[in-house]
Amino acid sequence: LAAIPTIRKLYDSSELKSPPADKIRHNVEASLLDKISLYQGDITKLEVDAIVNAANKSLLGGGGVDGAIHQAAGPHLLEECRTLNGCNTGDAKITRGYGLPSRHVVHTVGPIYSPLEAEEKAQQLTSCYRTSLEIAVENNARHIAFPSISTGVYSYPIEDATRIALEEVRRFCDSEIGSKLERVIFVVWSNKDRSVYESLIPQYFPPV
Ligand code: AR6
Repeated sequence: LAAIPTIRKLYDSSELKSPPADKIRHNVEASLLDKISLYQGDITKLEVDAIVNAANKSLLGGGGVDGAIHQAAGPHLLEECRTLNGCNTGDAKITRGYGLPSRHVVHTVGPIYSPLEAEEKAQQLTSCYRTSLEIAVENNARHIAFPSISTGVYSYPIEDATRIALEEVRRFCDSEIGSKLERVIFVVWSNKDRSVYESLIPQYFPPV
């Protein structure tokens, strides 16, 4: 990627609160109306309209990013989640953010990967991104941050999952309802995942 603005510029130029400097390790901003960002670090630190949680069907918490979000949001998040009656794989439900800097949490349930059912899993993961984007925009979110859904405990191969994420976000950005969205932030935790996103983002969001 040629001209890569720093995350400082990204955060200064938007309404996002700048995360602590030690949390900022890397950022890539590709083109397409400045809509896409890559952020490496803790999603619970982002002050955006909505962060997405890679939850399980119970919506009652777990490990990974789900555990981190519940930990940071505090017990009121779990209280609201208890009223939602769970969530199907590929679907999404929205709550308030409580103790998080983010206004909303979109809880989506990714597929548990199995190579024998790769096509079905891909459709379910696609659906996670689509329904999360839809429900966020229905709730007037203009900024949304996604973790890499299903690629941790649920063991979806990172490269396949990243292609699905980028393809579906691109499709949404190109749609009429997608024009209401100002920024989609892909949040990665590991260096490996960061380099996968860095190499694939330009294929789906070519620099101008
Ligand atoms: N910020 C951003 N990304 C994170 C964070 C964080 N604080 N913590 C972990 N990740 P996972 P899944 C990354 O396992 O595969 C839970 O128990 C992590 O490195 O959280 O969809 C749920 O309750 C990985 O890249 O979600 C479910 O039972 C990505 O987030 C199950 O895990 C997703 O990993 C869901 O599994």
